[in-house]
Amino acid sequence: MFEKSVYSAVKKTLWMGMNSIHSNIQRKGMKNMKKWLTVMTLAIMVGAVGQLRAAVSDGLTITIQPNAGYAVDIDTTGVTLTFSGQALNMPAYVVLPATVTIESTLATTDLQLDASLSGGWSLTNSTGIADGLQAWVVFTSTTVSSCPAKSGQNFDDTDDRLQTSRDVGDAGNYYEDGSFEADSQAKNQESHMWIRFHTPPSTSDNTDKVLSLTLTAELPN
Ligand SMILES: [Ca+2]
Ligand SMILES: [Ca+2]
Repeated sequence: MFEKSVYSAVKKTLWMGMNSIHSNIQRKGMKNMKKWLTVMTLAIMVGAVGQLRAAVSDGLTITIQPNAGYAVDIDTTGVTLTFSGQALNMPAYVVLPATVTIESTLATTDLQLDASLSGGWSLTNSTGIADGLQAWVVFTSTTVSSCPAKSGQNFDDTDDRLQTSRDVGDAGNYYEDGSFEADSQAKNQESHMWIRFHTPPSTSDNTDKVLSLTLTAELPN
């Protein structure tokens, strides 16, 4: 409302002045003069309004939305992953470890480990179960070059026995050896993943039993 009233006052003053000075200008010339007068009035108004809105300081904001994500890689080069003619009711372990590398572009990464077993056997938390396979997983530093013995926090039954789905680390130190922190890893962090299992006392058949492990990189919790 204020800007409109200022505009009207300026336009009226200019209009009266122009009328007194150019009273003998032809009608066609007056049309052009009206257009010019309107343009000039608006130009003056823009300047006036601009001055009214100016402040002692002013600023702007820039918003940056990054593009980052989670990624993990498992390298099993040279690792024995096939166990043929395996005796029943016997322990076994992976001779060479799988090397896990965090490749996330986000600052810290947690891991979830999912497992499935096909071929007629099932994962179990108990010994002596027909068609029941016990398995354990432990993450260690890459300085650990041979499979740890089942002792202490290595392959312990409470935290390290393989479940169908479990988050690494957390309060229970799941799948951790007691030294390596696998719960919140930095970009390019490497670890060794060791796997141990114990065959059941009896099996319904000799078809292949395939244990599939999947690591998923995720937000630390
Ligand atoms: Ca442990
Ligand atoms: Ca975790």
